[in-house]
Amino acid sequence: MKIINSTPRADGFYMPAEFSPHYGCIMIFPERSDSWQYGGYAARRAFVNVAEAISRSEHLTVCASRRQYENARHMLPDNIRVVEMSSNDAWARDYAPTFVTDGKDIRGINWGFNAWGGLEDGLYSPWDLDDKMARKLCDLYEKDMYDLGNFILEGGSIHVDGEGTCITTEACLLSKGRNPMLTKAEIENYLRDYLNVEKVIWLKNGIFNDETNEHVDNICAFVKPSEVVLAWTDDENDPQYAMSKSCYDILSRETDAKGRSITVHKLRCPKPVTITAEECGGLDTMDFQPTRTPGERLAASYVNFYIANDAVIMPFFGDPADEPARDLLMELFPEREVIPVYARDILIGGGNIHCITQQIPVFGGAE
Ligand code: KQY
Repeated sequence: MKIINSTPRADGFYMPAEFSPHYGCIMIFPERSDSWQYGGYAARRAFVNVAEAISRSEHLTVCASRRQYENARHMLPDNIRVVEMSSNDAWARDYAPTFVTDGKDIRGINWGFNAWGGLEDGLYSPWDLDDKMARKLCDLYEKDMYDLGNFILEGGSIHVDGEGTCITTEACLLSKGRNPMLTKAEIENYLRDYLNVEKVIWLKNGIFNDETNEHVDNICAFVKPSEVVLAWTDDENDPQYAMSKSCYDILSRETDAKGRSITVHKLRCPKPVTITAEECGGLDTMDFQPTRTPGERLAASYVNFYIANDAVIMPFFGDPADEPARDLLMELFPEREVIPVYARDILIGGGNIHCITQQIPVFGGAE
């Protein structure tokens, strides 16, 4: 593996859309007891359900700590590769490499990672093990890497259509805890050069109370070129309404990199999901402080799904909106099976299925 000192744009590499063919996927086994209630037992079961569903249609590698290696190997089916790799938590979307392709081979991008805001408003410290994962994974897959460690970005804060368009949120990318010394134009230039896109669509917001400073992957996702799903509520008294409406208005008047207008499918959220006192009681403290408080609203959204080769793995919350959300995704992905996974135990950690997965595009010579 070597570090490449140019940019994907200069080399003819670009980030393909998630709905393009994959070689496989990367996940990380959950463990930390201030993120995952009751020592992570229920979260591990939910991760295993997601992993099992993904592994039906593509290669999957799950990284596990030395403490969890044996348990992961025992809980995961044999067709899933388990490798021992240290991390601070389990958000593969955010710190596994973002892969780019030239149509023949793939390369990884290592963005800087500071736990969603560093000392400004980050979610834990230290984060050094997470920050090293992209490089370790490029080594593991024997893929060269663009090292952009001085630019803070998480994979969950970008979505691309693979045809020149990126969607992101201002709330996240312009937040004080990431790259405060850069202007919006400078940040956009990094996206253009490293994702190799021509157009960046800036939404203002994401999901209400999303502790990542409102990652785009919880509010909006491409389902095909020029078509997105947008997390939605019809309840005008819900603080989510104005946030989703702002996104809707921006997307409705925007065009993509190829000049096409964008079709927006409203994917209605579940009723507000809040954490219970019992769930909070199962979370260890961090720096002597509770990580969640009873009644706190969690950032529940059906948009946080993963598109595998033959399936879409989506979160269910035990809400009446579960089935209508599945019906819409089945309509939008007629070639794929839509597989629901009960995901409350992932949501309690602060993200969902998309946040715990990172796709690897197909590359020449891969089987
Ligand atoms: O949603 C994500 N991409 C990560 C959320 C991290 C939450 C840490 N508690």
